[in-house]
Amino acid sequence: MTRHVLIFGFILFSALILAGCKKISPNVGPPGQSPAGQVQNNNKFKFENPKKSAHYESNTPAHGAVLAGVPINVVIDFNFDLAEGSAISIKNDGREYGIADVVIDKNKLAMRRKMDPAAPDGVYTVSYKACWPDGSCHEGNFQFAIDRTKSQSYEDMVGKSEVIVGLSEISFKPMNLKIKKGTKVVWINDDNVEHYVNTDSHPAHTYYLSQNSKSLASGDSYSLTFNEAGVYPYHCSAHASNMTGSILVE
Ligand SMILES: [Cu+2]
Repeated sequence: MTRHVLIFGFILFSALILAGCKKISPNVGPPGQSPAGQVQNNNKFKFENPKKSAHYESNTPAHGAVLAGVPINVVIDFNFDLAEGSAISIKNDGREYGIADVVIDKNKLAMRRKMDPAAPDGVYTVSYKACWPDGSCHEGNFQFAIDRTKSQSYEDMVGKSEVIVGLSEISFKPMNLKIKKGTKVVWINDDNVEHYVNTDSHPAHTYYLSQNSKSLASGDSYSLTFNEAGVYPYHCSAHASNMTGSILVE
């Protein structure tokens, strides 16, 4: 009798030890780490940590974004009135790709600069100086990348003069599409919940001010004709975290 208890106890003891080992074994090996001060987006590009100035709110393209084409402009949003002296530089490999003057929006909460449409693929560093009505200025920077090979995964609708994007299952269908200049894009809400079409970033919606719809109820539509080549990242402001899309205009 005691022998049986001893054997049973030994088996139980062994089983417990085995279970303990199983719990520990998956943790073997050091956790993956990227070099200090760098954010890794994919294997192709490495981004430094951004530096945000005082009163900074957001920017488009977003820090760490990899775009299928050249952005029409770089826009930086603030929560305070911008003043003269504010500047934006968009550099790759030491060369400036910002063109024309920096423009401060009418509401003074965003500034923008056009970008050279012939800018090559690679990582771009945006350095900015934001100046305020009292004459003081603050500096900041962020990075994004251009990778034209990304456009291969975009729905090719270049041959059409009008295209339809469905808003269904809380997503844009197609999510990413390629069109030619002068194409009209029509968004139709096929869902039973309200959606919006909003240019990035969220909630500033400043990248391309024309691309901002009113609330779209089920069955409602919104349209916009794209006349300038470049990439247009956008989202639905009611589902900003997961309902996103991108239009590449060639
Ligand atoms: Cu939505």
